[in-house]
Amino acid sequence: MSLEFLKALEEEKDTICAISTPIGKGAIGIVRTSGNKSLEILKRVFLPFKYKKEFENLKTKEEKEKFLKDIYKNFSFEPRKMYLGYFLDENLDFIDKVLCVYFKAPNSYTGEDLIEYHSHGGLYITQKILKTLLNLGLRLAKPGEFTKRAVLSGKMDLLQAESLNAFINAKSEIEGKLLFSTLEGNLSKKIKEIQEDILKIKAYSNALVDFPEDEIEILNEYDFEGELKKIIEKIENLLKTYEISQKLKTGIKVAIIGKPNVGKSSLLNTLLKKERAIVTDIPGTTRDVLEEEIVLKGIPLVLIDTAGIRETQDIVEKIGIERSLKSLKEADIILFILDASKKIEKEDLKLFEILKKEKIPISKVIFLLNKIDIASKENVENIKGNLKKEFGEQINILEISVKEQKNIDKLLDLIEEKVLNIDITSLENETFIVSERQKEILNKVKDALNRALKNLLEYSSPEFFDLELEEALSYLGELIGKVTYEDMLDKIFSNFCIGK
Ligand SMILES: Nc1nc2c(ncn2[C@@H]2O[C@H](COP(=O)(O)OP(=O)(O)OP(=O)(O)O)[C@@H](O)[C@H]2O)c(=O)[nH]1
Ligand SMILES: [Mg+2]
Repeated sequence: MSLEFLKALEEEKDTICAISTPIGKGAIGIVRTSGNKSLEILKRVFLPFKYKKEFENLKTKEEKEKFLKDIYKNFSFEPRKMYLGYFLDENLDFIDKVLCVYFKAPNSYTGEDLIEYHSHGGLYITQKILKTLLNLGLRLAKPGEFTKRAVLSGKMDLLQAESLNAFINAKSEIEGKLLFSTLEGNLSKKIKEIQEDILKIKAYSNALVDFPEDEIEILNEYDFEGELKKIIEKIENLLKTYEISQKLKTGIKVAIIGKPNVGKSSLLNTLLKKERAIVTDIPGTTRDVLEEEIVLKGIPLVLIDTAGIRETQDIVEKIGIERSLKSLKEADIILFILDASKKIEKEDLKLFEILKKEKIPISKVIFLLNKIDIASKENVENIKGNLKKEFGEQINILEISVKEQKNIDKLLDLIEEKVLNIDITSLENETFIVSERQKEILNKVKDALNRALKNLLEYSSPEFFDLELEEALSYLGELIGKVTYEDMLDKIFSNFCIGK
């Protein structure tokens, strides 16, 4: 065995500690230790509440050490029970009044002996507790090491660990809900299902190698092609969920576009409920793209205010307009604002042209006729007619006044409706893949199965067919964590926060 491997094994076994709650002010802070020294250390740093008076009367460190040893001769910690007491530092002085819980291996998060110390929150206290534990010989956990240990001891699989990380980083209700389902093992269940499906085909194909086809009737009837295609479809559906899970992570992009001075920045400020963008009556006020995140009805959105699109010689504005066009192309939803108090102008027409040239699906667009507070009914109807002529009867048009906050609630409803059309909430019961790693491996599984299918259709030998299935299975093993390697684990867990 190599020295490095032995060192890695050694590292696996030592007892680790970390602050598990966010650094900063808070009512409670939690420090955790995991490993077989946890209990021994607990008996060194924790003084049960009822002994405080006696302990305080002791003068020297030696006396205190002896006192602790004596009480723990007749006192043992019951697992999963909270104890009130005092956390002591290296010199056996009090740091804080704390609660501690002992989770006995293997019934803990990591599968090892694990202790949680719940102290008061704040920068000083948890740091001081951590420092004491380090001085007593524990090692600071690496990012994600608690979860890595949970995986290594079989407490959770890799897929669950990855979704845990995404779950902790979730920013909205909908993302939280979806990831919780993955965390509970639904993705693992689905992958195992696929594994079993492949194994079944493999069993039939092995039988084909062992027995000549005409001897066993069932083999003639077995639909290899159909079964294989079903699995490939399952994988393709899973792969599609990646795009959505990424979208939920980064937010659904809502771009606000229109010619200068129509009220784009005013609308952004209204939706954000704060004066984020500069608003003036001078056309060309916004020069750069502004992005702000909001959560609308549990759905994360990135609102993008853009520079008004027009012909300009101003070099800064020109760059801004190029960026506006880029946002327009990348947006999931487009709020296209027109000035309802003015006739359609050549700059509006220019934008119509861009929408068509870029082949933007019109279902993505909400046309907003702003400034209806100063617009004539006749002009509004005129614009509406023009828009319908240009883009069809089915388009979404809404009359609004940002100034008087008219129809803003209707706009929010419409945005929500559009988001639902992107097909996110309908997928609430679906299982999602959440990492680039999962996507890459599933693609490899799909490729191997497609090669198997090709073999099958070209009537090549069953051995080759079998080999491809074998390969697909080994990738699936990698995905769920059966065949794992240290470096791959490290790659995944280095994205975690320390203490998780
Ligand atoms: N009467 C009226 N004025 C509005 C309304 N919405 C915005 N405005 C005014 O229109 C002017 C332009 O608003 P902005 O929000 O800066 O417009 P913009 O589209 O961001 O303009 P650029 O950044 O130059 O492209 C400001 O004077 C706003 O107060 C509205 O609903 N009614
Ligand atoms: Mg603006």
